[in-house]
Amino acid sequence: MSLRTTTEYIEDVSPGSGALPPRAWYASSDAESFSLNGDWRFRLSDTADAEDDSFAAPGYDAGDWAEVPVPGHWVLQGHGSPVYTNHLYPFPVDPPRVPTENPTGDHLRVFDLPGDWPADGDAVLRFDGVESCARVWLNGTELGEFKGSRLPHEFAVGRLLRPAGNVLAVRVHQWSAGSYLEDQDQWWLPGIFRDVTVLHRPAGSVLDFFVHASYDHTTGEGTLRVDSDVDGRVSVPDLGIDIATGEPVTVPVEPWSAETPRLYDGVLATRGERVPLRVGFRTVALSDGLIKVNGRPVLFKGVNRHEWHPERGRALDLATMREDVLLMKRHNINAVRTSHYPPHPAFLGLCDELGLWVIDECDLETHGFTEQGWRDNPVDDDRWTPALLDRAARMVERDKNHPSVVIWSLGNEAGTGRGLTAMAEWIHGRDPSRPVHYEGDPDCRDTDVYSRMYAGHAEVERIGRGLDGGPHRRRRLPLVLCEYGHAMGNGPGGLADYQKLFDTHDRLQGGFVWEWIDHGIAHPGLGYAYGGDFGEELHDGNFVCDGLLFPDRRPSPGLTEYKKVIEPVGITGDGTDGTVRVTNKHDFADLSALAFSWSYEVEGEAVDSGTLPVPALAPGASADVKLPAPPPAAPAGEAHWTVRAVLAAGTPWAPKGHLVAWGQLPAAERRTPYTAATARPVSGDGVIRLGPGVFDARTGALRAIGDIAVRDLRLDVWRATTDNDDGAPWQPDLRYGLLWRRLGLHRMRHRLDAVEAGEDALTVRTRVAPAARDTGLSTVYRWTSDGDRLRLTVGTVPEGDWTVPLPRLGIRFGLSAVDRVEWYGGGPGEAYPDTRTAAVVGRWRSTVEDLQTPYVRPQENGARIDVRWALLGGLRVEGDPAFLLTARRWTTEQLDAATHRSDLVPGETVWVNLDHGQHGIGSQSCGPGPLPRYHLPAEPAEFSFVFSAAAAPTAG
Ligand code: IPT
Repeated sequence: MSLRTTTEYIEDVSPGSGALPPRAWYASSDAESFSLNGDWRFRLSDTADAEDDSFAAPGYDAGDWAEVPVPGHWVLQGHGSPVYTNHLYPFPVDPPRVPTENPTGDHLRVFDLPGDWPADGDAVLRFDGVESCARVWLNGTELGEFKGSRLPHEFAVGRLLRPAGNVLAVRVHQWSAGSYLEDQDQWWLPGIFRDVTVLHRPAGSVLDFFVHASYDHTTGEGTLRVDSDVDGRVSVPDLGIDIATGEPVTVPVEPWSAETPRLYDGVLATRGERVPLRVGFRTVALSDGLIKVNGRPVLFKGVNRHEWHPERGRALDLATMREDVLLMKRHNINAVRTSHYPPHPAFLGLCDELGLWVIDECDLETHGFTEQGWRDNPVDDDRWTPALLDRAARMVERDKNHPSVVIWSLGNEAGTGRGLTAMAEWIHGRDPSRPVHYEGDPDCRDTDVYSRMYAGHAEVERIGRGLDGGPHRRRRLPLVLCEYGHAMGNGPGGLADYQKLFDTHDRLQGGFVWEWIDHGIAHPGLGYAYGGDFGEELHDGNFVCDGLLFPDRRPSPGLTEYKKVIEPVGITGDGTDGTVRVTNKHDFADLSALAFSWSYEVEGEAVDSGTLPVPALAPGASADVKLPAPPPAAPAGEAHWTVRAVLAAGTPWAPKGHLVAWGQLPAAERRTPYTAATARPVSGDGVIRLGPGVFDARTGALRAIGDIAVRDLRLDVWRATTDNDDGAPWQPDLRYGLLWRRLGLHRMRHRLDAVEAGEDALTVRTRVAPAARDTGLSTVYRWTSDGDRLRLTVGTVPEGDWTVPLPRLGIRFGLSAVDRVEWYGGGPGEAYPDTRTAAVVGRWRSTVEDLQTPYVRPQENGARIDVRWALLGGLRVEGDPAFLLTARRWTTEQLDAATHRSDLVPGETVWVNLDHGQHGIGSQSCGPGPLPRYHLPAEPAEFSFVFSAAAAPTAG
């Protein structure tokens, strides 16, 4: 039936044929439409032409075919399997040729028109997303073929539709010339993964239209003009607007911003159709070297969002999209880069409605060509330019009417070339109202912002100070970090240090953390699967799990940290002058939506609390707000003021009382535990007793504290390396995990040198050192007691040439029968030296199980920071100074060896680490390592813990 061979279609670099020109996308109008989502007949072939296309003819019997739900990806529906590569093409690079092994899904759907389907007019068939290319037949007639997986394609079908028994046939190939343009770091997931819809097109119905709604901050007026291919009228009742298309009108309006997403409902009415409009008035401009919206510079507190669902892949339903936006808003995120393709269009509707700045990115990445120095890069080959322009047009035309979209992005990691320039020129011409972004060209030839990914703090600061050279400096372009803070596994570290820079230097307009969600695939045996788990011979492992959310959308500690780092209200002070400094860090909103309260806490327990009157500060303004006098009857002990800002009333994205920002100020200092060394070590029966401590007389090893058995207490320097510790291959100096293993820190030996029972202390002298190396830590354990409590002071002195920081420094030991844990210190969640901003000093309770952070690839996790004291079952530990606390039902070695959650099997013993320090976390799985101030250098150290038996914590 077709005029060209299958190979000709698949390997054609042109955008396709037969589809209608791109136009504005809208979800609803008064014209009829119906969805073809649902079960389709499906047949999978190994190659593109294993089967002929006779299935497309009416009357074909597909009775023995499988069924798959559309939208979906067949590899997640039991047919074939997914493949994950970061940037390597999983096929030979020979553009535009693709392999003979080309999984091909034939899809068939027989449908009747709804009974009330109008007899007049035309109809279009719309595909919102098909990976990677499709040929389409309706009732035996070939409509055409298209590429551009995450872009809509429409076909005119009116003349072909029948009241009943329509046969829609779609042949989808996993690989096509288009795959060369879609080398994003994600799973390769073929299929019809977005909606399929039939839209009635009455005579005189809307074709394309462009809503221009600008805002003049000097007058407070908005100007609306709707250009339309079909003449009609535009009304916005709330503004008294009723104008002809093409005619501008200027009226006083409330502007749209991500913080104040004011939308006005309107209607575009043509002779044949009424299309609802949601108009947001805002003006994006580059002035004074800054991106300004409505006259004010904006600070992006963003994330990169891939579309992801652990069962459905990139076939997202509306509820999941909404959940993403709600989670973002509730975590103070104000911007999203749609990495690295236009999202389902409904997502942008949610961004308009709930308020997020959007960088809308085109479906373009040719990253694999970096392997050959970008030779043959399609982006620099004129034959591909029509396809690139088609992609640009399909994005811009589809999404241009969304106020949330403030920047267009040409794509990601596609090198440089004439094709990109052509795209930028086309976009600038079609929509001069928005700046153009692209990170991959250091010369910023085609862009209006200077965009970087993973630049380290020092470099970002240099750019902030204007000390960079090059075209971006000459053109005074603002800096946006389109990717930073690589959220793979435990981390990212260093976010707070970036934010300080963004807050300090105007030219730094914020950034977008990489990335929103782990792309783990729900797997019955493994928990979540990642690259390699489906037998891919080429893959990039768990590099695909690098999000702030776990695959099931539970926030990871990284998101909690980010929420605190980017909170829109600064609440600071040192507690000395009875005031708290409140700073409104919004760009647009005053503080009237927030209610402030204070509480006075002694050892983490609130003694008194009240509301705190804070003026409705304008954006950027600060005030020193008086705190009440400390409660007179407060008990002695360390005390804090905690000041919180919550939503004063419910919003569309969170209920009244939702916590937006907080700060803690010291009120009274901690007294560190003092234990007089009054008890004497007493030897007998092979043990030494010292206060509640029982020790092995020969080895000096602690056996028990009172009734509590203690196992294997000793110095510990090893942690199960995190993805950030393991680092990226292209940064060998930052691969701490490898350096540590090379040094042997994962196999330390403990040599006993002396057990000395003295007058008032038991001293155990050891040397802790890795096999095969001459470096080591001379380690002395000094035990004393006041009779009830047992104090351990650990002294370590490095010996030899230590060239790397230590992973951790502390003690570890095993306890049995511990379930509940309580502590006073940082919490409630995980925190490390450079991921600790969100830790609130308080009294926290948990269970050993709940202390674990379930990273998809198991690794060091779950530390609680600044712990003053902890109760582990019936064992009380006080730190001098405060410590990091970790407790788990498996050893560090088991954690280190595990590759998936399912490898972690709880044992009887609870292994406890009390750390004097840990090395920072950093972001070096794709970015910079921890800043030097978060390193844990191997240097002489001394730290103490005071142990005693106590009542175990109760639930709650
Ligand atoms: C950068 C990519 O843009 C992004 O898609 C993702 O792969 C990220 O890295 C890492 O997870 S590219 C990298 C070479 C800096």
